Amino acid sequence: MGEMMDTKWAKPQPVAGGVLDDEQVGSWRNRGFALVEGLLPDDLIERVRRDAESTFPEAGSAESQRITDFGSDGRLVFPSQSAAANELTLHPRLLAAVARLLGVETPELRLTQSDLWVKYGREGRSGGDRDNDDQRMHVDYPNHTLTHPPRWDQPEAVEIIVYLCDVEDCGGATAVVPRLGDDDPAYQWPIVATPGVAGLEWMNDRDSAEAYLEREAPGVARWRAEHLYPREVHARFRTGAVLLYRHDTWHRGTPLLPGTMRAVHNLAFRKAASEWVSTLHTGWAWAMYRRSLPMERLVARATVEQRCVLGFPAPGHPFWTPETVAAVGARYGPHGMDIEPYESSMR
Ligand SMILES: O=C(O)CCC(=O)C(=O)O
Ligand SMILES: [Fe+2]
Repeated sequence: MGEMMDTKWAKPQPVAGGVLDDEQVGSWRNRGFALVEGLLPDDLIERVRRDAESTFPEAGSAESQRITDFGSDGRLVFPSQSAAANELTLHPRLLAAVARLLGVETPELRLTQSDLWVKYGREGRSGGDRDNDDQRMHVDYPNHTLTHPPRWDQPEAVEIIVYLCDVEDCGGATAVVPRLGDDDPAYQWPIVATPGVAGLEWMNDRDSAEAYLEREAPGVARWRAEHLYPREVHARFRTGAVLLYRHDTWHRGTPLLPGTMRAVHNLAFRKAASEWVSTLHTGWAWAMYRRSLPMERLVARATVEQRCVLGFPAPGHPFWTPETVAAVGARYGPHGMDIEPYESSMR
């Protein structure tokens, strides 16, 4: 209870007209995160939420109580059977927000993650040191990039959590440590004082991870206890709220209320040039040939910018020649693709 009363909360900031304002962009660039609401249309959020509920085990069910980690078993990885989740993934307002944060144009973005995750509130930590209920403080870069994030003022990726329920109903706030400028002790380089990096074993559960660090790297454990956990701020999300954060932002998931389910859509985008940031799923073309060809139609009907985000060559790219324009047009024309932007870019 004492801990609950001490909790510091971040409130979602309204996005007017679907466009991030300077303060929200500044919050992401300086503090490492922005929590907003109204970025995505309510009806789209509602459709994604319904698809999540019909795809995964019900809250409180026996099956749900055996799920101690995230992930959707690939069920709602992009491109999925949920048209709504696919639409959210490439929503023009979301892409524009990410482009603004990274200071590039939308065609310079690449999708690297889109997966809908469910987390279940349980009594106890049956998942052992890999249990996801009460996570250790961490940064996400180790399993998103082959390198290490670049300098703070040159970010190359944006991570996103779209919440599909209310923290009041399910608990499970994401906790983040706001960065307080270049001298912030929590954000000194390199970022290695965390399980899974620099020889430390990976663990998810907070108690297990901190006990392990206390044994193996007591200096790291003390530093985390002093500079990270006491400074965490909890996202007071409502359905449709969006947390924009970074591969180098300290954060963690906190316990859900037992018997509840929290669905969130996780996304990440990188700058086109940052090839060392991995795409976490199978290549998008591998989804072609599904019955009734939904991916073929998705590509054909996407905007030129949305296609770029999937790695499709932009108009003006040397890929486009009279021959390739004709061939790609032959492939997708029957699905309704307008090849004209690529054709006219050659002139
Ligand atoms: O579930 C959350 O709120 C955060 C999850 C997270 O940080 C992770 O799994 O890397
Ligand atoms: Fe994380």
